[in-house]
Amino acid sequence: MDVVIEIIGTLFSWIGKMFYTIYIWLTHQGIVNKKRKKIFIFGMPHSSKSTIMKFLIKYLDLNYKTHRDPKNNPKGVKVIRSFIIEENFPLQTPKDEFTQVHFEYNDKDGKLINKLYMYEIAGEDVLKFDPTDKEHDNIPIELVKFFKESQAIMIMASSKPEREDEAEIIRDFIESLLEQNIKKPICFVLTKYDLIEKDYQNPVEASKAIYPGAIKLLLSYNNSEVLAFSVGIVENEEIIEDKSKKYILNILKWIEGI
Ligand SMILES: Nc1nc2c(ncn2[C@@H]2O[C@H](COP(=O)(O)OP(=O)(O)OP(=O)(O)O)[C@@H](O)[C@H]2O)c(=O)[nH]1
Ligand SMILES: [Mg+2]
Repeated sequence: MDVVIEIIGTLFSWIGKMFYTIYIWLTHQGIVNKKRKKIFIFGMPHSSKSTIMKFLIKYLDLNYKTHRDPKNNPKGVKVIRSFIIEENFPLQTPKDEFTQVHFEYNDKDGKLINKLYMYEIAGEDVLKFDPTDKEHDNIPIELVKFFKESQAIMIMASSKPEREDEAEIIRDFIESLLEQNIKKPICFVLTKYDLIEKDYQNPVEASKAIYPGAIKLLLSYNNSEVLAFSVGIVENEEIIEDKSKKYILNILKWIEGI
């Protein structure tokens, strides 16, 4: 009898895994949940991950009818609320606190345009996805699941890297993605562009100079994009003039195309 139960259990677990794999495949093909966009964000500490999310949410909140889902996602709503309220840069994201932020934006008739899913996550935790990290195999299950289910990947890379190995870590992360043959769109965002803008013709040229290995790999992969982001003019950690809109619009355009 026990053997029969065990066989049935195994069978159901296989069927479950099979349906899950099919579901993930259909999602990646855009056949189901075309308007549900899960985006996995990779970026070193202080690479502007939270800042971009904040400016994206603020832009959508101002220009569309949005839903934040307080019933199912109170933690995410709290993050969104703080993004909206804060006048300046968001607070540094605490380690080991991963908050899934999801929000819908709709047209003026209330018709869904997209529902975005992202993680507000500290760079220290993102770094666990670096295959050479010693904690690599201890990545929380929910994050691994989110990574697998994500349709696209955004890589935030600072124009002024703080650590000398940042460019190499990002390069190796991209190589590990290509090695896994993930086939997902990858968007490389050169952040804090205001700090170097005067020295380069455009973000691609700047990215090639600061992240040569990463960009070489991305240019050999046809589903990639290189964009820039800046909040605008910053003085003493304060945003003096918000010039983020044109960068957010480019990011949004990429998101809508994935
Ligand atoms: N000049 C300039 N500074 C920026 C910009 N965006 C972010 N910063 C600075 O970079 C700091 C870090 O930005 P965050 O958005 O918190 O970076 P993060 O990637 O979320 O960092 P962790 O949560 O610690 O991983 C901010 O506090 C600002 O001082 C920008 O567009 N221009
Ligand atoms: Mg952060």
